[in-house]
Amino acid sequence: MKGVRLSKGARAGALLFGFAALIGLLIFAVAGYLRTSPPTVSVGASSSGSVNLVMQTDGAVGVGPHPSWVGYFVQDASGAWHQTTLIQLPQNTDVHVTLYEYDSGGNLRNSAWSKIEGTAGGVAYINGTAESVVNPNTNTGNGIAHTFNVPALGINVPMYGVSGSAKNFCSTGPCNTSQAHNTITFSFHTGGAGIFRWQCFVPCGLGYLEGNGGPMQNLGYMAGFLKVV
Ligand SMILES: [Cu+2]
Repeated sequence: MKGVRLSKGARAGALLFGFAALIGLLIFAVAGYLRTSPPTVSVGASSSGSVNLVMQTDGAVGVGPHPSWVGYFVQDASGAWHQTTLIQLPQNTDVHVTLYEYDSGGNLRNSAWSKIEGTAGGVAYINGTAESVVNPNTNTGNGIAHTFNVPALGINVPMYGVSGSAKNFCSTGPCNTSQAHNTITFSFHTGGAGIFRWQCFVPCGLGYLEGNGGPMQNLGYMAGFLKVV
C-alpha cells in the first residue's frame, strides 16, 4: 500500500513537472513572438493640429530577420528610421504623408489602382506634381513599385518605381535621398479612433507564390496597421 501511495506521488510530481514545463514553453513562445513584432512608431499631434508621417519603401530592408525582403521604414518624431508598418496617429487630424520610394516597379494587376483615392483633393504630389491618376506605362517608364492602401479609409496611392539599373539604386535599406527615389506626398484625415489595416496591392513578394507571400503577409514589410487613438 505504501509503495502505491509513493507511486501516485511520483506520478503527480511528474504531471506537475510536465505542466510547469509546458507553461514555460508557452511563455517562451509568446515572448519570442513579441520580440519579433515590429515596433509601433507614434506620430504625435503638432501645434498646428496636423501631423507629418514620413516613410520609405525599400527593395530590401537590410535589417531584421528578413533583410532581403521588400518593406517600409517609418520616421519617428526625432527623425530616426524604424523598420516597421505599425503607426500610431491622433484621431480627427490631418496627416501629411511623405513617401520616399526607392524600389523598382512593374505593371499594376488592376488598373482601378491607378486612380489616387481617399486623399485631400483626390491627388498625390509625385515629385512635386499633383496627379489624380498614374500611368505605369508612360509617366516614368519604371512602372509602379508599390501602392499604399487603407481599405477602410478608402485610400489608394500608387507609387512610381525607380529604374532598377540606376547607378545610385538603393540595393539595401535604410535608403537615403542621395539614392534614386521618387517622392510622393499627400494628405488624409484620420477621423475617429480605430485600428485600420493597410497594405500594398502590388504582389511584390518576389520569390513567393504569385508574389503574395513573405513580405506581403507579414507586419513590418508590406502590411501593417494604422492605430488611430
Ligand atoms: Cu509592395
